[in-house]
Order: sequence, then C-alpha cells, then structure tokens
Amino acid sequence: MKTIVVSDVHLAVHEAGRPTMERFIAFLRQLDSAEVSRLIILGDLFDFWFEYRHVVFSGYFDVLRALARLRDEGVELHFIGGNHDFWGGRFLRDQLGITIHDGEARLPFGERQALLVHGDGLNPRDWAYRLYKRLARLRVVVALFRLIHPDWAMRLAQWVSHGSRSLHPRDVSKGSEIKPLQDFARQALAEGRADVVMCGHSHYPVCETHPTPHGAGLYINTGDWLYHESYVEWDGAEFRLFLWGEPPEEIPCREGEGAEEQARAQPQ
Ligand SMILES: [Mn+2]
Repeated sequence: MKTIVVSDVHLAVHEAGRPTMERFIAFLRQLDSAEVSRLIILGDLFDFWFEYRHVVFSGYFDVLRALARLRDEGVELHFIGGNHDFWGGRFLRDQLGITIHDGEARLPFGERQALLVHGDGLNPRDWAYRLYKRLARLRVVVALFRLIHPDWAMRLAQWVSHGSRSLHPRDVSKGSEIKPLQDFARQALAEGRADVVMCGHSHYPVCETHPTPHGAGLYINTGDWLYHESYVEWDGAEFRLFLWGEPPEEIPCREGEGAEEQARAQPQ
C-alpha cells in the first residue's frame, strides 16, 4: 500500500486561489483507497486555518469533503502544521479524524523511520520569526484571536498573507529557506536520528541522498502544490518524488551536496 506526502498547498478562499484549490481537490479525488493507505500533509495545506467552537470556514468545504471521503474509505490521515496552519485542532482531529502531530512526526515506512517536519523556523538567525512562532502558539493569544469575528479574521489573514504572496515562492526559497532545511536534514541523518527526513516549506522539490551511520539516508522536500504540484509517493519500498500530471513526471534522487566529503569524514 502507498503513502502520499504533500505540503504547501496554500489553499485560499479568494478568487485567485480557486485554480489551486480545484487542482488539489482533483488530486485528492483520484487517490484510490484500494492503493493508498496513508496521506500525510506536511504543513501549509491552508493559507489560513483557525478553529472556532462552532464555525468552520465555508470556503474550504470541498477540500474537507474530499479528505472526509478518504477517511471514510479507511485512509489514515496525518497532519503536521506549517507556519500558515499550525492552529489546526479539534475540528481536524475529531470531525475529520486526522492525526495531528505537534511540530514534528516520526512515522515508520516499512523498516525505515522517517522524521517529518514542515521546516519553518529552522534557520537559527531568523530569531524574529522564531519568537513569533512561540507567541502565536500561546493559549492566551489563540483565545484572544478567537474573539475576532471569523469573517474579519479571514480578511485579516488574507491581508497579511498578501504581502508575502507578492514575492514568488521560488525566489523566496532560493537562499534563505533551502539551505537551513538541507542542513537540518543532513545533520539528523548523520546523527542517525532517522533514515529519511521529509520537509516542505521551501516550495522547492528535492530528493537527495545523505549518509547515515547505517547507510544511505534520504532527504526529501515535498516542494509545493501551489507552483509545482509536487508530491511524494512511497510504494511500500521506494520513495519517489513526482510532479503531478498525465502521466506524473518523476524528479530523480541525486547525491546530496557535500555528501561525499561527509562520507569521507565519517568513520565506517
Ligand atoms: Mn511554510
């Protein structure tokens, strides 16, 4: 049975977000529960997600329905929050049956152990963001935000998000996001903390081999759905990175940068 991993769909409820939403729903609808046993969402599924006691954002209805269909057919759903949707909680868990992982997930893929993180806040120099990340998760901050009317909360989120959207993610990701993610993965693999490290957030799909104490490890970045429509498929044995299409196009795994020198420095 297969596992599918996808991240950074950045579903948005405004007009400009409609094509992405429709393509992603089409992707979910073609997943066959006879073949797929697990779907892992590695953060930033929503451009904005917030939960109230009695309200769900109506613009997400179709995607929630598509996820509910998979759940009803027995597909395991996992969610690791990203920087746009870490406020996922009771609704996703209780109504949709999604397993919510706090910050990071460790999941088995056959014999291999994978460490999955969205990837935001890994850059130690980005102290301002790291502070924001802590504050935004405080119970009191969440309780205060909940006082804002849902329509206004969505409006506010769209306005905030618009600023970051004006930069093309492929440009954003070039320097500041790709390297810290790769460093994090390489280190986790070198220390033997996982056989496979998967991240999203950079919007740049990558599959690289890096050494672990017990052989070759893998760093995979799921890329994004917003611009690449990339996803990872584990078929029970191998991990493969694809760009969705008719047929899907595979992005081959390559030897990670610096992997050679690292292998030489490491006593075998
Ligand atoms: Mn992100």
